[in-house]
Amino acid sequence: MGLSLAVALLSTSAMAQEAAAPAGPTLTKEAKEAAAKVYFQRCAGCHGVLRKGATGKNLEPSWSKKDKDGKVTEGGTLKLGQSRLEKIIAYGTDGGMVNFDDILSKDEIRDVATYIQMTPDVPPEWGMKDMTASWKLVVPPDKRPTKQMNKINLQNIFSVTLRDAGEVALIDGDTKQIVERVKTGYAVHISRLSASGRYVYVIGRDGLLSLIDLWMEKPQVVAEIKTGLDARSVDTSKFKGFEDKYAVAGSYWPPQYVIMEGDTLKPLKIVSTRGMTVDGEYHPEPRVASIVSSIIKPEWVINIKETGQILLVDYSDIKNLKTTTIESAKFLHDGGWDVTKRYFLVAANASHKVAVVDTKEGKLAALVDTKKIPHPGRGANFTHPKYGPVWATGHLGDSVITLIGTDPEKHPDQAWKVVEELKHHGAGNLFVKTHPKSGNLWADAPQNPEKDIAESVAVYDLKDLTKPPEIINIAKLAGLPESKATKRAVQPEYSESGDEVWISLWAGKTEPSAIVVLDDKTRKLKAVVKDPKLITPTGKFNVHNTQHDIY
Ligand code: DHE
Repeated sequence: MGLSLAVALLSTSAMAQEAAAPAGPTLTKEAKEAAAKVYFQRCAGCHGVLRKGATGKNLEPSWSKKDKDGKVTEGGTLKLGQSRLEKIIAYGTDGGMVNFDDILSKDEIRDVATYIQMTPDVPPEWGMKDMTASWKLVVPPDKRPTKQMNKINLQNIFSVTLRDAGEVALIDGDTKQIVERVKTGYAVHISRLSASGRYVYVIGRDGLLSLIDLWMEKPQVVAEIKTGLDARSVDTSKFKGFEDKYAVAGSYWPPQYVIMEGDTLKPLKIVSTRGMTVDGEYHPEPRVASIVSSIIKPEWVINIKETGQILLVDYSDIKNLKTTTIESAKFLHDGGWDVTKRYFLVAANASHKVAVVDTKEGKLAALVDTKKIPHPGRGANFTHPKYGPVWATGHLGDSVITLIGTDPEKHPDQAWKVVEELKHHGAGNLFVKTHPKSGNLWADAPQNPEKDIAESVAVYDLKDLTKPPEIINIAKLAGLPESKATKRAVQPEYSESGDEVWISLWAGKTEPSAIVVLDDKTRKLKAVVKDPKLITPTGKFNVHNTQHDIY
């Protein structure tokens, strides 16, 4: 359905491009189209559509910036040149850029290197008319069941992203069987739950939001809408009295968020996020990163990546929308609640900081300096034997797991400070996870360039953090055919009762992948979920844990 960002990028400004006749290298129309597609699929997430940089570096053909002392620095992709760019794309950098030589062909690498030396195209806007035209109410609420029509234990369903298949698999956590595969948007990013646990909201990178009704005999999509051309986040209204009433989706392009009816996805209000960074400079592409829903107020916490502004959006009166704008640090990305669900901790990843928002007071509680590129997913909460309640994050850019104290009342000396850094088995961590009933902390390292590290997870004993973690090679446990390509062990996720940990083994699109289930207490293999249709599983969202923000 609808326009893809890569096509849109080209259609709006192709004419302007030709008229401007760029000085640097160029591509034929076909090669440019193909390179724009690769750029959207593989590069835009980190570098931005306008290529101004965020987690990744600025990729404009030429740029200049002034520091606070007035010193001007100049750079750009034209200065780096074709052969250097090809090398960076193929082999990555020490700065955290991953290698693409195992994903892209030599020709693709060559053309993307040329493409990023050309002037960035500006994609079109996506307002209420486009959004409404894309909206499909497949099964209206009055035609839906009034009670659960299947016999599945819905609280233990896992909604699993099948990244390269454009689908999610709903897997029964009790039987480990795939209940349903549901067609969704391109490279789905996350699944979130309605407050009641009945509806699953799935957002594709292409902005397609799908609403799945778990009560139907066969859970299926009951509504969908294209919320933007490039998106990553969605959540629902969870405050008492507003359960299942609203959904909110944030997009990377256009930079905006949309509030919708929770059970139909009818768009109600679109709010732009363009504006000033915390440094007081205008940014044309401030993308919506993570969104979470408060249970102590009718509020969403909406994190704006490039500006570093955290929005507390009060949805009790959406016609007269009240928003508190909290200044934090640039490059906000992902984050999660502390154990009390009063404080939200979010990584300002390329600023190497974690911002802490006190949602009760509507204020920034702290900006915590950390090691390079914190990437918590939603983080992990547990009680440290010495420092009391802490929240954990891993790092893409360093091999530590950082623990931050979260209890200003009983542990004021530790609150919002890094109390400990646990040694991880490598940099390239994306997700950490624990569960209130567990004595373990699980951490992956899928972005590590070493195969053995990327295929393994570390497990820490929460009762004795002086012990080195146990390193478990998940790929070896799965019994999949040996291959040279890395099968990344990614995103530990707990079962409803907290006794199992599910880890995806994310292989290439044409290779077998799997989900490996371990017993949390014994850390031994319990099951391997394999299926030819289980293509590139990445994120897994357990209904109960996602519904109640348990991590
Ligand atoms: Fe994610 C969460 C953005 C790449 C798997 N990812 C998020 C969130 C954002 C984001 C903003 C927070 C959503 C929220 O909580 O509302 N991710 C991005 C990117 O911009 C980036 C770096 C590049 C891109 O082009 O998308 C990126 N992410 C990835 C992957 O390559 C991963 C590993 C595999 C995949 O499926 O694409 C991936 N991201 C995830 C997962 C979560 C996530 C599994 C949710 C974690 C959770 O426990 O809630």
